[in-house]
Amino acid sequence: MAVTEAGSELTYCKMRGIVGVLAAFIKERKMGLNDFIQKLVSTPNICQHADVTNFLKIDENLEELDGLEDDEGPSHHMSRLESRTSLAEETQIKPCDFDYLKIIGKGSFGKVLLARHKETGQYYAVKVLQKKIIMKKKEQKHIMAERSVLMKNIKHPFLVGLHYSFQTTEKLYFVLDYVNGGELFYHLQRERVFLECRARFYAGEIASALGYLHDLHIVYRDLKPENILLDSLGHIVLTDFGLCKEGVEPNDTTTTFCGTPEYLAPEVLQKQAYDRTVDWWCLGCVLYEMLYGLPPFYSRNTSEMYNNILNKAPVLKPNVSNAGREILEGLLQKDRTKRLGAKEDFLELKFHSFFSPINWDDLMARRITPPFAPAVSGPTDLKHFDPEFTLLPVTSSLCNTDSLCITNSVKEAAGAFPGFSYGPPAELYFM
Ligand code: ISQ
Repeated sequence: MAVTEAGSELTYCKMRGIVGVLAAFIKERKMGLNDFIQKLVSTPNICQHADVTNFLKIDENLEELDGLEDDEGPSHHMSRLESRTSLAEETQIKPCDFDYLKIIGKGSFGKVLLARHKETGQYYAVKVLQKKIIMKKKEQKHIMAERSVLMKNIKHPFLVGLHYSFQTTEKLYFVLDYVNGGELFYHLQRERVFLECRARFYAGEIASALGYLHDLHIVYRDLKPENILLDSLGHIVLTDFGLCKEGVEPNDTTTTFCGTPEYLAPEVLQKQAYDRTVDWWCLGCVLYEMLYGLPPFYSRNTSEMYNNILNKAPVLKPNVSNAGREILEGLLQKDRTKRLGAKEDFLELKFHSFFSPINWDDLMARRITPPFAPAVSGPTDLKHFDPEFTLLPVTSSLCNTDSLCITNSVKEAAGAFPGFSYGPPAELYFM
């Protein structure tokens, strides 16, 4: 009996030892894995590799298995997002990790700044949004959608990539790819119209990005001139997913709207339900403007423009090829059920005769040499950005109010953006 007791005591001690060793081993491997994942997700090229995206999808698959996917709100769509958020928390990405060099864009919610990561020297476009303004405008859902959409493992050669997102008590930060070829329409304004082959190249890259989003049940919804950028080589980069609508199934329709008046689709203007075909209308508007120099239904008088959108056929003068006029007619169909792309989505555009000169595999692989190279001297060459922004001072001052100490007045704002990791106070004031 005593021997047995001694024997079991020995076994218990041994077991404890083994468990201790195993626990230490698991902890070490876990930390190693965390490091490894952090390195993976902070290296865009690696991040885009199929094996890596599959690996990073593991969490999402588990969540789907658990039936946790919830369509109620964007914050529930964030499996990848949460994991990146916690990565941001672990790596403690914070506003003062960056030097803010210039303002390169401005919108109603905040600003976009050219920023350089202090440690790596890497340039980023950092979008900084004021929570208070977002909340006042009741646009919180859109912002969450932006983050959710951006983090939904969206990887496409012609869509801007999100590296990190984090928040301070007063602001939300999105650290995005930085491109400096300028807005497509900055170049269009300088040249008035583009030759058809150039317009085809841009329309093809935009269409492939929209088709990709549709496959993810995302409607871009707000394709407008200022959201279409060129990179330094002259390829398209679509930005600003703020107004994207998530979870839109092929036959799903939705009625909320904000957008740009020139490109408003008739169904949106009439506050009717709309679906992904709204993006093909907007692409039609972009293509029309590239080929003819003005938006299709343009009038200086806004109510006349609205009337044109609803009731007038687009004027298609013969200086554009038959195939060009035909695709415009298809995309600018007022009845969305008859619009080009209504049935087979992107495939209908892909196989339209207007795009017959395009090799889509080459286009997707960025192997088509862009018809125009923005000729920038380096990352800090801002000649294609509007001086209205770049000449604005990036004022810096010590920040006392934007702190981690959440006071009652900002508690509501802070709590309203769950899923964003917290960073310490911003050292700079942008707004
Ligand atoms: C990336 N590079 C330049 C400008 C930008 C504006 C908005 C979003 C991303 C950007």
